[in-house]
Amino acid sequence: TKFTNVIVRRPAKSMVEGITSAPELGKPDYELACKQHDDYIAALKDCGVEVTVLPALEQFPDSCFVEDPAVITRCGAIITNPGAASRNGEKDEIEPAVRQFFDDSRVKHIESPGTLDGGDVMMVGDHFYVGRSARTNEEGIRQFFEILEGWGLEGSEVPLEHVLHLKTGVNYLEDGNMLVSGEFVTKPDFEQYHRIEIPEDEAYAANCIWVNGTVIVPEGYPTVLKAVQDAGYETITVDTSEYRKLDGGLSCLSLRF
Ligand code: CIR
Repeated sequence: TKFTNVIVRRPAKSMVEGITSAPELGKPDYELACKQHDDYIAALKDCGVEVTVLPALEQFPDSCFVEDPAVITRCGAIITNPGAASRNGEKDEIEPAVRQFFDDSRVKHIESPGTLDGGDVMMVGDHFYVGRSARTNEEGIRQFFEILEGWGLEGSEVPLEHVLHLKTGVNYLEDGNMLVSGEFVTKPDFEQYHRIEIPEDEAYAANCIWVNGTVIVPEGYPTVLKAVQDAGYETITVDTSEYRKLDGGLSCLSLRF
């Protein structure tokens, strides 16, 4: 795998009204979130990708999490049908940006009653693991697999117990290496990989992203940082504290392809 392009969307001031399961962390600081977003873009550029920066959308507080309304594969793009009502319209906003890179025949859709969030999709080569979650339903997964099969790709479903999205707790770092936390440490689906186990107190940092040989790690998780470096990767850290307050991490903030 090599990524050439990344799409991100600037956070909106309305992000303070974004969905969160952790209100005790407080509301995000918009100015700080913007600075962290700048640092995120700079880190991606350091990994050798072209970054397309889309404008903020005030009507969608969670719209900086562009990973959810689309899934991009080497064969084509899938516009999803996000499972949270306040986020569903993000699909129409991401579509034109995705179409800049793919012709019509290579853009597919998940249709109601199917729902799917891209955060539930983890790519491992030509295999796509999909978490069945509060956001991604059986019909959404069925349509997703049908689209993949049409492209000669394949997928398998992973039932989720505790996490919001599949990639909240498991992320593939290429080369057979997988970061796993919580319920993913023991799931048989991932037994075949070299699993790097994340301690519970650093669980948030299971959401790292591999970009062309470098792994971007959230700032402030020293055990995970060391484990990733010990696995042989160059690393860049980026502070994502303001996105964490909305259950968002590094992967959620971009589409990489
Ligand atoms: C949400 O609940 O949808 C946002 N506050 C966070 C989305 C995180 N995205 C992701 O894990 N892919």
